[in-house]
Amino acid sequence: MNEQPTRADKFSFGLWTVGWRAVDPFGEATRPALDPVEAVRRLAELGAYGVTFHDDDLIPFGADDTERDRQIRRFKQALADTGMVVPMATTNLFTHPVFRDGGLTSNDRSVRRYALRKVMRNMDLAAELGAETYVLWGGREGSETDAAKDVAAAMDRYREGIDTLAQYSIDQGHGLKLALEPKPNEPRGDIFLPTIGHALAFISTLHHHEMVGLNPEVGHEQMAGLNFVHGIGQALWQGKLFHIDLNGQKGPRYDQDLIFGHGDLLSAFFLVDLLENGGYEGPRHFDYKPLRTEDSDGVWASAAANMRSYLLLRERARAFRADPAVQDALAASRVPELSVPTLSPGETPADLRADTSAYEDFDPDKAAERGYGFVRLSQLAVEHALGAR
Ligand code: GLT
Ligand code: MN
Ligand code: MN
Repeated sequence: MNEQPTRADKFSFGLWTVGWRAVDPFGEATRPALDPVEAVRRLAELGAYGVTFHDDDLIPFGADDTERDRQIRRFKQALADTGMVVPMATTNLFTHPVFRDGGLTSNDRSVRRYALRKVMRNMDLAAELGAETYVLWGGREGSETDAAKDVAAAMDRYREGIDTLAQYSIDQGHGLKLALEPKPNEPRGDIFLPTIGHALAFISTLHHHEMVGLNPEVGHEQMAGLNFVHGIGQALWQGKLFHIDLNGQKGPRYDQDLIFGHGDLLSAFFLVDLLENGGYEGPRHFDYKPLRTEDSDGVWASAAANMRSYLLLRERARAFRADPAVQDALAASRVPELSVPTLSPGETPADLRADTSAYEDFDPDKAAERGYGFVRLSQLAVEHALGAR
């Protein structure tokens, strides 16, 4: 495949991804700091269309107003020079020790008020830069011991925080939608809203639930042993897939943030198939970490690898859908039949109750005889994913 990434593919990267200096809990940085302006330039050259950031990625924590203005000016100039856009921005509510017990759900009320103000300040900048989505990853919202938190009170404060920020977006005319990013653990022992399912249930309780959706990350659901494709399928079905973090993960262990496709490859194949055919039109955003072993050449190779993995999988997914053998296998597996409503048009529960063909005359033993042919279908998917067809 010779296809190169283009703006139309809507590939975007966080400044914190290519800019990760590879500090981990056991070792110091292996790479020098990366200037955000350089990140914008290099990502644009590689074919990305967008860049995203935490407030502190762009403006060092504690910088004075002069320094803040200078960094914003340089960043805007880089965007103008390259044509890159900022589809999303977010807030760092996890690095500074003040957030050791979280931001929006810290037991300390003054920390919660400070956290809200920090988010608001960066929402103003996000809107100014044309962002449509504002992500909230509550990495420090949670606990290590169940003695530390009144969970119902924490949910009340979480809801109060998100409702306040949604109202702020409305009041300021920012037009920002909010996207919550679930994660089960790390850095907290247990994080609130650990999965797509928890977050969807929480969103339904919000005052402005219509403007709050999700930014699910591949690895975060897989850390919890969950099926990311099913999670995304449900998020799309509920109209809540506002944004997505693509990366790779090898099952339940620490958050690896591998290159997209470098974890569960078959799941990545089905994910791309779903994103391309399931009505998702937002950015294809990579939230990964270049391996700690790599130098800066390796950083740019890894950025390109994310996009190439996506394009290869898109090409493979298209071939899968276009293959007559696949269409035949889908029909034999009765996959399209799942789209047929179980009740007939206008049929009432009483009508179903009276339908003897549905129960009294139905032969479950006979119906149980027929296999579903999913092996053939699954093998066709594997062969397409491997480029064997
Ligand atoms: C942090 C986290 C990511 C989130 C980012 C947004 S920050 O790197 O690991 O999953 O998407 O706050
Ligand atoms: Mn992650
Ligand atoms: Mn993420």
